[in-house]
Formats: sequence, C-alpha cells, structure tokens
Amino acid sequence: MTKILLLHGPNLNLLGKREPEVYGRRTLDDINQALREMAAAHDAELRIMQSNHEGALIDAIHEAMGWADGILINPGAFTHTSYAIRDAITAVALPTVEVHLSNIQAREQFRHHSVLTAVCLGQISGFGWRSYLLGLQALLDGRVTE
Ligand code: CA2
Repeated sequence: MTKILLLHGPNLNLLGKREPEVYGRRTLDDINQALREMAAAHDAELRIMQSNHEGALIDAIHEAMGWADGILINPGAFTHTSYAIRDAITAVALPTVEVHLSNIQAREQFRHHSVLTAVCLGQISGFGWRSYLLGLQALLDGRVTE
C-alpha cells in the first residue's frame, strides 16, 4: 500500500471561511475528505496534518522518513521563504509534490518564486482544490518509485 503524507501549511485552516474569491469555497475538511476518498480508491493510505508553524511542518517531514512513500505539500507562504523546509525535503529524500490552490505566477511578484520546487518532483498550481487531486495522482501514478 502506498503511504502518503499530506501537509497543509500556514493559514490553510481558514479555507472556505475567508477570501473565497482567491482560495475557493471548500473548507480544508472538504478537501481532505475528497483526497481520502481518492486515496482509498487507489488502495493508498493518507496521513494529514495542517500547521501554522514552520518547525512542526519540518518535524512531520522528518517523521515521514519512517513510514511514508511520498509527500504532498501545500506549504502556504513558506513556499517563498523557507530554506528550512527545503532542507528537510532534501534530507528525507522522499518524492514530494508541491501544490497550490491559486496560480502563484499570476499573483504578486513575491509569490512567483518557490524556493521548494527545485527539490520536489514538480509543482501544480492554479487549479483550486483540484490541484491537490492532481498532485496526489502524480504521486500515485508511480512517479513515487519510477
Ligand atoms: O495558492 C496557494 O495554495 C498558496 O500556497 C496559498 C498561500 C499563499 O501564501 C501562497 O502564495 C499560495 C496562502 C494560504 C492562505 O490561506 C488562506 C485561506 C483562506 C483565507 C485566507 C488565507
């Protein structure tokens, strides 16, 4: 069974409750439920965590080394700033897919660059909550091991 760690970064606990015009109307629970269903249909196990704290996200990445086959992460604003999360992804050497709800290239200049993409398999951005589905699909499609 493929085991995936799903990580949501800072402020994503507010999904569906604030700025729906940018991030959509689905709550984090809605998205997690859709991903759980998709994982179950592919006989995969999903462990999910959201944190507003950089260190907690790094701890979860480290712990994934013991059990996960891959990581799906929306790092929130840490995307643009966190060399520490980048180092953690590099250190655990697990296939990682970066996802974003919004199209970060179409937004403010500071969001155009991700410091994480270079150490990920790839980045999916701009498809709303479906970015997560596409990211999970990429991991489950065997890119995890191929
Ligand atoms: O588009 C994405 O998924 C982002 O990772 C979201 C981050 C942003 O800093 C990145 O540049 C792109 C922000 C997440 C904030 O989430 C909120 C959700 C609802 C209301 C307010 C913020």
